[in-house]
Amino acid sequence: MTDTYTPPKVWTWESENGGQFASINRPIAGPTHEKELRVGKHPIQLYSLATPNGVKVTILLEELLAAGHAGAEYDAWLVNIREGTQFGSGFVDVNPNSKIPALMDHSTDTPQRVFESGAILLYLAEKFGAFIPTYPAQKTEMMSWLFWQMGSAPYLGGGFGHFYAYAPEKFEYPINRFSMETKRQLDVMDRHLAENKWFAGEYSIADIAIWSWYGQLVLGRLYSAAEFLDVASYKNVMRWAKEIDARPAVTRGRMVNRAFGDDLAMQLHERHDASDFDTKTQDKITKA
Ligand SMILES: N[C@@H](CCC(=O)N[C@@H](CS)C(=O)NCC(=O)O)C(=O)O
Repeated sequence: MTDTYTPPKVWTWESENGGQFASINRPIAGPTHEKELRVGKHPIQLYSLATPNGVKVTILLEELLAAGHAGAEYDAWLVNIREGTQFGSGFVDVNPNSKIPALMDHSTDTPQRVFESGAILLYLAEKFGAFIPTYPAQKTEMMSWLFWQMGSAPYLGGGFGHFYAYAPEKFEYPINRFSMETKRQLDVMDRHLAENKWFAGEYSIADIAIWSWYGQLVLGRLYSAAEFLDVASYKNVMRWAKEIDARPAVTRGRMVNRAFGDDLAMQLHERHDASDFDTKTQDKITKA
């Protein structure tokens, strides 16, 4: 890069910085407008969008239901982050960080809010005693990988994805830096999966969290970057990603709160009942 930028003494928020999502970026927290959240009939109320962080939770909820945990029935409300819904007062009450996913559990004496996708996964897995190992050493290994994902994915999303796919121009320096780190992370996973079928002994919330980002990346669903990152060379990651992708609950989880993409049959904007998958996908709604 030849263009240079000299930072001023004190940064000020002067204008949009360009690129996709520029309109929702701002340097202050808190609500921008009053807006109550809707509450449906189920104890669990999810406010989300089918981004990688969002699908972590809908995949787990669909897995819990498929495993017979009827208490995991949920309403999933669409939060359109491009329209700024995450800055409504009701949403900010559930997540002061104004990011999806956010969850309310109304089955507890005092309704419980949970924000941060990793915290939501842990909360639900512990609540239902499922998709979380019981044996302590295995649970600790699972937690290590879950926190690895939470710490690593911002380099993939906020770093690589932002500069490769969303920034207003392609800048070599950040694309190089974050491609290097993303490939290193894929190699970390590939080496572990060469010796292990799952991240922590059994299919768990660690696999769900990691798959939602890195599984979808290697399956070519994120940032159109599969060829650029030569994902096919991570053979163990590919094997693991395809195995998880074949699970029906994973497909359903990907559909919930999906309001983008060309495949209307994969979009269930809101989910309030298991039958919605058969009757309320966008292909059926637009036909009707
Ligand atoms: N660490 C958070 C990150 C959540 C996050 O970044 N959510 C994005 C969508 S994937 C969002 O809501 N962005 C809206 C915004 O930044 O205003 C988590 O894992 O829950």
